[in-house]
Amino acid sequence: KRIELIGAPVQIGAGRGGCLMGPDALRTAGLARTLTELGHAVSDRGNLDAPEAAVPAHPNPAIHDLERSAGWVEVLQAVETEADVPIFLGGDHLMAAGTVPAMAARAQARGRPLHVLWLDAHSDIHTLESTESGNLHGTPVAYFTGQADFRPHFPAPRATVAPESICMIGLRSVDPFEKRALTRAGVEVHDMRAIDEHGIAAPLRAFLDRVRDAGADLHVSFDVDFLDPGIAPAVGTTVPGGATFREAHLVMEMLNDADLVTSLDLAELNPFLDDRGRTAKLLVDLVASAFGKSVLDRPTRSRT
Ligand code: DIR
Ligand code: MN
Ligand code: MN
Ligand code: MN
Repeated sequence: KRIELIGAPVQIGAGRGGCLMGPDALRTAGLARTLTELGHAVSDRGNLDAPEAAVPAHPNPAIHDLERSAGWVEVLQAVETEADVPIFLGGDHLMAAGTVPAMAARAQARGRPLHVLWLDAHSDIHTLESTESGNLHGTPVAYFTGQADFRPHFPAPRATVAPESICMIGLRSVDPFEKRALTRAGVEVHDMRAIDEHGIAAPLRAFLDRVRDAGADLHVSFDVDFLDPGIAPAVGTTVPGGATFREAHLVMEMLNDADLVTSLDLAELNPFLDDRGRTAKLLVDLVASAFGKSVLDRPTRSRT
């Protein structure tokens, strides 16, 4: 596959600094080399940068860095790529307010819908009105599904994603407003309790079958805090009880077998909080599983 790495060093969406270094930590951990060794043609666009956008202030006093956030959304939405699979190196999760509309527009141009697999402890479906932390990395899903109008603060999304085309796995920190929003929108959600009860493979397999039947492109948005903090400390918003090492690899291996992924976000890596690069290295290892690394050869099945 032709894979393009695109650095999106967004950090103002999070509550603390450090995600700025995410793309370079992923490079240092050997992302390009690892994918090349798996037989892919890898290119690296380097890091994007975004100017502040001149946008009106929002009445919600918690919101911070709105101008630069709007700038990032604009720059990331405009991304065009020739690659089979662009990998966006974050950067906090506000990045998805840009990458997902960009990938939805790309899918639309091919006459295909976009489905999104959201791997995260959080549902990130706050609006500019509802966010209490004011950290806009908690808002991309409301934005790119069109659940709320973010204008005139953010530009209109270039293309939106239907909420029913999103599957969230790993949730364990959902604010009361977000709970209602998820139900109202009809997003498919699997919290950690559901994973405990049924395992992680069953809901993922069902979703991947749905993606294939829809003939859809598939964007995977991977937030580091999907993982348990014990294996992935380098994230500003750790939540106990996350995906284990094997659960995470299984998700990635199933994504490889299904051969449906057309774009990927690696979000929220904060190298400032890492422990000798172990979280960055784990992410590279997980990406390797998603792009062909396996213990034994398994046939890629047309049905997962
Ligand atoms: C919380 C935490 N729901 C907030 N959100 C995120 O700040 O809105 N943490 N996304 O990573
Ligand atoms: Mn997130
Ligand atoms: Mn999160
Ligand atoms: Mn937050």
